Amino acid sequence: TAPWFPRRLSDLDQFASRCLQYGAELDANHPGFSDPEYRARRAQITRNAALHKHGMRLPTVDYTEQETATWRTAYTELAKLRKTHTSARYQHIFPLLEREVGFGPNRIPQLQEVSDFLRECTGWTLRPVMGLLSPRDFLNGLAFRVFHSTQYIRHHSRPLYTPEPDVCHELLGHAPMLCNESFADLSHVIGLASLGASDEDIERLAKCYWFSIEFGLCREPRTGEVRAYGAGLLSSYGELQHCLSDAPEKRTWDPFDAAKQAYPITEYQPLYYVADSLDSATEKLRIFSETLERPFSVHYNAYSQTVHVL
Ligand code: H2B
Ligand code: FE
Repeated sequence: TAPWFPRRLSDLDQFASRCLQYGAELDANHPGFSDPEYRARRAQITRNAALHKHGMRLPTVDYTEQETATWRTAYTELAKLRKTHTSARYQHIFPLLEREVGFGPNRIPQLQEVSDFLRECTGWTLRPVMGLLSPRDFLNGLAFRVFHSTQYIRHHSRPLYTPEPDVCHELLGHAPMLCNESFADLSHVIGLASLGASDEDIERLAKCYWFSIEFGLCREPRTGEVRAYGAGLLSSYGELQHCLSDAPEKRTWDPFDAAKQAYPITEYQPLYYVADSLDSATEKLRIFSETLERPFSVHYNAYSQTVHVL
């Protein structure tokens, strides 16, 4: 009676038709809501994501000058905080992305080229997605070292703000960290724990995901200084500054506590968890995930990229 879950990469094809929010329609408070041109553009980009199947090349988007200008603003503003606010892991990988993938202010990278680079670093790949997936589907993807990425960009009226994932968030927030082995494993552990999990456990894991992968802080290996490694911070010029200020509460990373912690989604977080290291964060998550009740265990075969149920 465990919920259905994917066993192989091609099973992820089923997620496309179950996209939750913003897929083609926008909420009334979205900056692009009353811009018909923006909405048409979104519909065009998400259509290709909906048609994507495992094994196909990821869709290429011919970004407009206006879209590139939005990227440029987000990119150059975030670059100003990189040295002082972001984890050394992030700072280590960024020049490689600039050199090997052509990251830079003047061009939005294509998902395919970022996915190819990621595969070489840690075996992760990207898949295009129309918008938000359910927590279960999204976390299940992580079990296959697949990260579902949006491909459209935020509205040009608010280049430093988006109420939802967009290509800036995926490529400036998530992709660089997924090049790091420790972070890649942290994400994988959450994904594997989510396969066939109860609804209650999905909720716990989604909270752990939120407080680590999206909004996690971490101590620097040598100096012990606190820096951001969560993608929601790395891709937000405003919150990246807020998270290191004295305003929010900081707690030591503890998945047992984070799994119960409610959070706001439309404002800066009032609470962040600080990990001693990415490896210890992963270890704590592994211990937590072993306490979740599941009437079977799963084994991931990295060669075939399939999941076996034991
Ligand atoms: N879907 C997509 N497309 N991107 C995300 O970052 C995302 C998602 N996050 N669905 C999930 C939900 C997250 O908020 C957790 C697992 O609930
Ligand atoms: Fe995200």
